[in-house]
Amino acid sequence: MKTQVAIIGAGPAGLLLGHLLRAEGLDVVVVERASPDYVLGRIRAGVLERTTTDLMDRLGLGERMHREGLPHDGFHLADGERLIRIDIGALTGRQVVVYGQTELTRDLMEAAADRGLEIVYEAGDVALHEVESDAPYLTYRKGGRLERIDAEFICGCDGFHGPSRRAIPAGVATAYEKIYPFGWLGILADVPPCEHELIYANHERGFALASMRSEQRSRYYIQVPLDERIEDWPDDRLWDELATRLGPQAAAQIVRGPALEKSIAPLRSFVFEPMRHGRLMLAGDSAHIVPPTGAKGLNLAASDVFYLSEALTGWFRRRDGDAVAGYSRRALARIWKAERFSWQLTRLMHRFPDNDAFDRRMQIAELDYIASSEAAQTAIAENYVGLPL
Ligand code: RFL
Ligand code: PHB
Repeated sequence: MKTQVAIIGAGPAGLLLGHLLRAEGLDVVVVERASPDYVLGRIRAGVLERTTTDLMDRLGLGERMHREGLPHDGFHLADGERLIRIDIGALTGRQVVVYGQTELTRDLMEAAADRGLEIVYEAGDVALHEVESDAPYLTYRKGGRLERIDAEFICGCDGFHGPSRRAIPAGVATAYEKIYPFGWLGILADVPPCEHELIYANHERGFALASMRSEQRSRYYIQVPLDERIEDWPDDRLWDELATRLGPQAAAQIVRGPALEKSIAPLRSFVFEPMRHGRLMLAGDSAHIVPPTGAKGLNLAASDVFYLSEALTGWFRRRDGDAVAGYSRRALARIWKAERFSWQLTRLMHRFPDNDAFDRRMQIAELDYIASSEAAQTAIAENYVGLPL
């Protein structure tokens, strides 16, 4: 098979990119290792920046997102005693929308056939070839057969563990990485949220987050050591811990219910640069990871593919090689700022095993400063709502 752009991975990055390129009339094929149900079963991000919702609107796919998503004008930081509200609406004039990654992915998947976006699911052994040449191709196995797709460009949207980044030889790129000594244990339950806005809590026992998917479905997280076992967290223990860490005001409003899903995710900061090698372009988690504290991962995937769609459109319309060459620098300028924000918020809100009493006082002082300073709140708000493209 021949196409203009072959995309590896049908997560948010791959699907959004596929739709953006199809909207420009380009030929695109997406190959995905998993089945559609598996992709939709991953419970991940919940908060969409305006940049992301604007992209969905531009594609004409934002209708359900606006109908079912919850627009939020603010969120809270909790310091064990009080809630500090960051009024992102008043401070930035913008909002975020709470709409699960699962739902966004479903909207993109369901619109694919109508828009002529071909997605090959359950493609095994995807491998990249000749990415340094003008005629790259990829191969995969499906139904016992080895298939080949020739393309002008290959886009690696295959997440942190996919093969694309590994196809770039060591020596031509640099990886920057920070691994945190804890993870997030998440629970999803069909109960009303304890607060109508998110609460990020710094508690002596560790971080906690109260989030949601809808007015009837809650998503909560607690910080746990990396070697923690899910079996040691029966629902009651987790609800008790959440009530303690989120503080008395939230605890009084928590409605408990059985877990629909429970999982532990490690935290990592990672940037791989440059994000292009020859005719291979990386986008989303395949090139960078942020700890989830700033709610930036999915939103960065969206801004990457916005830049990438412009670069590829420039190439196919005008043979503009500069746009392709400039993609990585343009995307990384935004990525590094989101890395900084996510790292800083993670440092502010979590308990680190090697923190001493002084470090703890610094966190409390910083939260106290934020509570009293509109300038500090504005800096947080403009990052949370998403820096301009
Ligand atoms: P994905 O979503 O990992 O999709 C990659 C796709 O590539 C496929 N794939 C392959 N396909 C073919 N061949 C192979 N060999 C392949 N290997 C992999 C995979 O099956 C998959 O379908 O990456 P993408 O598209 O770059 O999207 C990134 C986002 O998923 C990620 O950044 C966010 O989920 C991060 N994140 C959050 N981001 C936000 O913006 N806001 C949030 O509130 C937020 N909360 C979170 C999060 C991530 C979390 N976890 C579990 C990591 C909360 C959590 C707990
Ligand atoms: C979520 O709802 O899953 C969520 C919300 C905000 C974050 C991270 C995750 O910062």
